[in-house]
Amino acid sequence: MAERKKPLIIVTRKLPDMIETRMMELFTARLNLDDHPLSRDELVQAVQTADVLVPTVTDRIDEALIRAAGPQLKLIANFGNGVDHIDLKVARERGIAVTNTPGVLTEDTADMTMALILATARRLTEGERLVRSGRWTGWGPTTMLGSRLGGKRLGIIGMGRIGQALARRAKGFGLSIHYHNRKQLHPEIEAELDATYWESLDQMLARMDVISINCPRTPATYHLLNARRLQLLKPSAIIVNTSRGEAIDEATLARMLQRKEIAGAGLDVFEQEPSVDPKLLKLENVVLLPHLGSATYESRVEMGEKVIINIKSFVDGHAPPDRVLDLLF
Ligand code: 8YV
Repeated sequence: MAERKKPLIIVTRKLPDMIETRMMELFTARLNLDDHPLSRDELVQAVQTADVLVPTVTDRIDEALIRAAGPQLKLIANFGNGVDHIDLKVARERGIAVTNTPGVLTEDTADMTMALILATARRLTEGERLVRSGRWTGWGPTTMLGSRLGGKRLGIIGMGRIGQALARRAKGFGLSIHYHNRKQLHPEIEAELDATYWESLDQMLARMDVISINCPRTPATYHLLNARRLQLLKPSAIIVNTSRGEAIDEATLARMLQRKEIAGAGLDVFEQEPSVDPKLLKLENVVLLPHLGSATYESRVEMGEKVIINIKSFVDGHAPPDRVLDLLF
């Protein structure tokens, strides 16, 4: 019996070695050994030759790129949970399936969100900068005071897997849990998390001490925290974002942080990554991270395993477990 030809998989960035090795065994895999972000031309070439494209958040898989794809491209198996960099509607029109890697990065991203909340409230990176600068003159009773988390209110915007994992952690730190979500949680989960649902985001924002953004980027969440909503926050509030930069009007946030109209922010994501509003870079009351939410070795391997399972099921004629339906977005 003739062996079926292995599909050509093009992977746009360097993945963990064990994932790349398994991809080489299972498929005809074209890897990106030096990990350079692909240029537009390289991406066009990739979609014109690959049966399966494995992109990441750093690739813009927009309408023009998908329309430039050859008829052989049947699957975009994204390495990552968020799919806002992929035009799902056009992919569907062209009969190209899209999959992602949900679930495996939940706990690590929730850890990072909690770390950002702690770092922002307790001025962690500001203190670190002071020590490293050599300008630290010693302990003082009123020096570098932060704010206590215990007893404060955390408002989570987007109560999916990551939002709920954050709520579990935050409860342990004595924060009371509030949330805004498209849908109210099942009463059992709400009771377990001791969480208060706010149908009105505006109402919730005005009453919280800490705000965390954990919703996906969709057209509906673009600049969800716009100037009007940011102005609803208490001046003592802090905001953290481990979702997507586009959820906040970054320029307005920077201006308000500078004027101390918002006390602090912990940002792992930005509107125009990797560039960051220059105002933010100068402020002491912000903690800035380079999109590290799911950056653990374990997450990356499990994300890679999910990508492989999605591709393998698809090429074997089964429904890939993590198919993304644009109708949900
Ligand atoms: C990933 C993320 O690192 O999965 C996501 O949506 O934002 C990140 O944690 C990145 O997307 C990988 O493509």
